[in-house]
Amino acid sequence: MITPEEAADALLHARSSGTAIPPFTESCPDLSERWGYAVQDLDRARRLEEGEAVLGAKLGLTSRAKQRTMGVERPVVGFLTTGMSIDDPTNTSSGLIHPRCEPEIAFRLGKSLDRPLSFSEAAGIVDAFAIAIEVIDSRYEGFRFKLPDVLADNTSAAGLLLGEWVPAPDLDGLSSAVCRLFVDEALVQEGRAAAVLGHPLHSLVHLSQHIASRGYSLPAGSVVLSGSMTDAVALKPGSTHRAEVDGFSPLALLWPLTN
Ligand code: OOG
Ligand code: MG
Repeated sequence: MITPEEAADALLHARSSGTAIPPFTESCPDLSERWGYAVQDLDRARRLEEGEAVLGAKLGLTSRAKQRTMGVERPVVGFLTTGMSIDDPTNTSSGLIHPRCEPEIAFRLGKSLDRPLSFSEAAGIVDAFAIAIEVIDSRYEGFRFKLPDVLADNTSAAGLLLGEWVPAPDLDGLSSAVCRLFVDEALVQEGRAAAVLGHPLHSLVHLSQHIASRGYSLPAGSVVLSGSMTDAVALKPGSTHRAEVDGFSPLALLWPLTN
């Protein structure tokens, strides 16, 4: 069996060289979820050693659209670091393998997240909401993986563009909000915020259970991504990728012409 250390090395090499690798479950079908999170923990520790800081956490595969497309039928949790933050949406550099973008809801925590929360408790610890465009880039060939692989690969996390923070929107309105993703002026994906576990805030409930079971916490100020409301779309060089969600200002990401 491949050890978490060996897997973390292989993924780091794939990421820094921009070369995809076969999913580990192809040669080791018995790898577990626990193994996947152990690899992810090593990746986080290495990034911190290199000077990055943890920005928060991301949920993935929280909508049926994404679960069906990726063939993994349950939500996954990854981490976000300062190194993933896209500060200038018109001046991105890539070096990525086969990047895709997805529209998400972001939450900023007003209090620390350290225990399992109910839906209303989750609503109570969010001090601001935003639209986000997440850039994902699987380090696996063909963007193909099973649950242990995608956990090991930090749920394909690669980049994160955040829109303007707004104080708590109307929570009923949020569940009925429509989300549209455009590439230049063409509508390429449409979904509802409720596609995320019935209401995007359920992703925070799921995260609260996850982190309590793994024995860690997130401080106030952390950013949490809900998981994509639609299928992901390949980033098109030279094109503007714009996410629109009712109740928020649109958010746009220009992808570079070259790596
Ligand atoms: C896994 C990551 C999924 C989301 O928002 O659903 C994710 C993948 O599809 O590569 O970030
Ligand atoms: Mg995502």
